Amino acid sequence: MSRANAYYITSPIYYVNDAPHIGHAYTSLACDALARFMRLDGREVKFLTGTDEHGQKVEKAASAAGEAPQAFVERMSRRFSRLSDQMGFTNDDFIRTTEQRHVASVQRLWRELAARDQIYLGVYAGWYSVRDEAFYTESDLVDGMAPTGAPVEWVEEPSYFFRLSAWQDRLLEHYENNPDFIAPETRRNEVISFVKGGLVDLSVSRTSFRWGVPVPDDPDHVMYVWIDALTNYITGVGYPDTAHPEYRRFWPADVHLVGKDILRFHAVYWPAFLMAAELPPPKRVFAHGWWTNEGRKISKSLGNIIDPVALVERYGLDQVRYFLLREVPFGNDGDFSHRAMVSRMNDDLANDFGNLVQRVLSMVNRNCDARVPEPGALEDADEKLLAAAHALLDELRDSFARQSFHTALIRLWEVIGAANRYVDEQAPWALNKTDPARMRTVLYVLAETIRHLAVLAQPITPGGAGRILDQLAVDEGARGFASLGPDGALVPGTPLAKPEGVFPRYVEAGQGAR
Ligand code: ME8
Repeated sequence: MSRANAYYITSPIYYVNDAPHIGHAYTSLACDALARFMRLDGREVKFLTGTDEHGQKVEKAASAAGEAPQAFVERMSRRFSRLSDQMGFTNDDFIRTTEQRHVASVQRLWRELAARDQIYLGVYAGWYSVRDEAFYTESDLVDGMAPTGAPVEWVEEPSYFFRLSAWQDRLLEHYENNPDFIAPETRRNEVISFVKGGLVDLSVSRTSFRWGVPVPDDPDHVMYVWIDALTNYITGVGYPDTAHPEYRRFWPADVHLVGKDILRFHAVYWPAFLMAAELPPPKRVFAHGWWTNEGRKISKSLGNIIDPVALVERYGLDQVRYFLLREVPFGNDGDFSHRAMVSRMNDDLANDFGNLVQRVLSMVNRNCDARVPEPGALEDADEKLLAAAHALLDELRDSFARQSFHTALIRLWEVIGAANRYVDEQAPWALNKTDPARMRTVLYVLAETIRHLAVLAQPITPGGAGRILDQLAVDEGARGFASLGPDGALVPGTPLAKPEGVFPRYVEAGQGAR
């Protein structure tokens, strides 16, 4: 397949020392929705996720657990691959930074940088707090202590540095020439002013711990986090083999989705590393916002971490996927609350979409001999609803290309709303007695609208959308976007199974089902 048809999307690779939480599930979910959308649109997709397994924190966590680092990361990484299964993520690959393919890749990138004099040996010095496990600059200190109040000591150790400062102008030029490289816009402006403020060379090795990729030709040093972690994106497509079919097809990546806290590494360090090695930078980096829990910042010490699997068990997978991508414009911060979750799941999914499908398919089942009805001549109202359904694909393409999931969903729900109003206006239950031919036309128009809605909802709510398409007897092979529009229309006379509800309501404990 040609490069133009390929689509490469990545999530961050997650630190294994944390249990999977909402942040991990959120970025991967957005990637998954985008990957599914592009596949249904006929693109050849590669969706990469995985785990970040090196560094001092992992070394310490392993030792605290009484395990060798390798055994520890094996065990912890599996929790993330399991999360992918539990959330229905369709990643094509799962990369781990301790894999041989990655060690070879990052060592090669290092050599390429060193060969171009982009890396040099210097001394890393700073105020270190053992308690915080963090370095502070002179200006961070408050009365000679860390801003946290912890004591600090002056530490110096040999370190390799990447000449980040030399890339300031070329980075700014790159942002200027590629206005879509960083999104959203406000984040782009932040990155640009950060780079304009001046870049200092970046420490890229350590001698104070061992759990990392050894620096080529200097085994006292291991690579220090970001150069190791970011390189996963090219390892995943076969680097250092730049003739690898996947590298040729998929690099540069179409989009790296990341949280706002790690945007700087992706939008500054990563393109600088790549340009310095004479490799093309990714096409786009999109930073999403952060969730709070019932209005409060999420933190381990508050004990209010949101476990994505527990959410799915409580509300359902489609429901959680829909909520996370609908409730908050992608890129903004947002709040998770039980109330908002239940309102989305009951109002939008059960009432608006679920009831539309249930009402229409029940009437077809009862009044049309459980077959797709034969339509007669179309009236204006029919044409109008079908035209809105047909227009959705282009509108959603535009939204997904901008990672604007919530606008895609708003648009889908506008058509769901229009279809519900059309049912009320046309009153097909009354036509059953007065004008059965007209009733069949109305139900056909509705079934065809629902087919469009379900095909296009698959990336977000794959379970429910799939069950709707099952109930419309749409073949598995006819669920891609190529089937949208009149050419793929439902065939009158096709027998349909008895309809069943697709989006259950959430019923609060103690309340009966309504
Ligand atoms: O950063 N809401 O790994 P990580 C939304 N290994 N997103 C959140 C969040 C919240 N409350 N809390 C965290 C790393 N996140 C590196 C990445 S990539 C080459 C290396 C997001 O396990 C956060 O923004 O800390 C980040 O994208 C991810 O969860 C956490 O990743």
